[in-house]
Amino acid sequence: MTAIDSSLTAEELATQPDCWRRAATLAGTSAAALPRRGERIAAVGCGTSWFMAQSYAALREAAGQGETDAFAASEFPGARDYDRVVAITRSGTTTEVLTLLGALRGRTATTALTADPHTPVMTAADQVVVLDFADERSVVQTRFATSALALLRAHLAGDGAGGEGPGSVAKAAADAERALEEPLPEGLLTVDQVTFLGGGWTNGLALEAGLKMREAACFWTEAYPAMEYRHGPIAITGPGRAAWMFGELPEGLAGDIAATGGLLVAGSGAGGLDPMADLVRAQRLAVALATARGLDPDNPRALTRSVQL
Ligand code: F1P
Repeated sequence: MTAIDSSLTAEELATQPDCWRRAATLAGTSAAALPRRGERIAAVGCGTSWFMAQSYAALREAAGQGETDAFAASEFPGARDYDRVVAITRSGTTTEVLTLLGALRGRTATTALTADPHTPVMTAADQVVVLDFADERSVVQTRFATSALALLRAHLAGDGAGGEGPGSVAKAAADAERALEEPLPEGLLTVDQVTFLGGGWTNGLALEAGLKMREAACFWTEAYPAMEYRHGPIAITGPGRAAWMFGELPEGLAGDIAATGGLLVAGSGAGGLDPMADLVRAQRLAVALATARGLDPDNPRALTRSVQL
């Protein structure tokens, strides 16, 4: 085992394929707590959990299952009416999430996804789905967040019973196994900046990849919708820097990135890795960069496991 593999963060992120499979099974048995087709939903969370909420919202709307917004828990627009609010919180103790759930009590149905069944969120939400098998000792989140998204994906696809087609959680888990084994994309350990790009549900993944590198490695990242990138942010890309696309690259973008002299990473386009498996590669890069910079990914600067105000 190398120094990189021996961090808690590295150990936990390597268990994601199995966690996702368990999450898909749990989707089947917890369907009664999850949004019904046609409900008007808001998904909320903080930090990593907020980005998973964004990915879920885009996936649910694209699947035609109902209007779905996503908000940072602190920015929830209290004047709007929703049929249900879905809160994602690994710790079950994040102040902004608990405050929002308290304010919604008796007014809007709430469902929480959490890792720890011994926390205040268990009584703050009307219904709770517990992914205790995906809980983490690491401050920096990896497997809880992606497992929560895997559960919600499986619920949307109705494949809790084990669907295996393209876009299924089973396929994503198999791809994540590859993402854990294959060497990281050439040249990435020596760049000094990465811009992550997404589109639709992968925008949340791009934001999460950027946050992971900042949290674990204090590394400079940015994240944008891919079609926004040419409207300014591309100016940052150049020699010794990279742009990393989650999902399919928009037409012409590869050429535009090549013209900057920057490195393009695009492993989850058509026929490639499931974008969630590509996020696993970004998590691995975050740990590798932390170690290369003499930082301990298990002790991220200025961060705590949950923010309790
Ligand atoms: C959310 C969160 C994490 C972040 C940091 C502080 O926690 O913002 O995403 O990495 O550790 O807490 P939670 O509500 O999902 O427990």
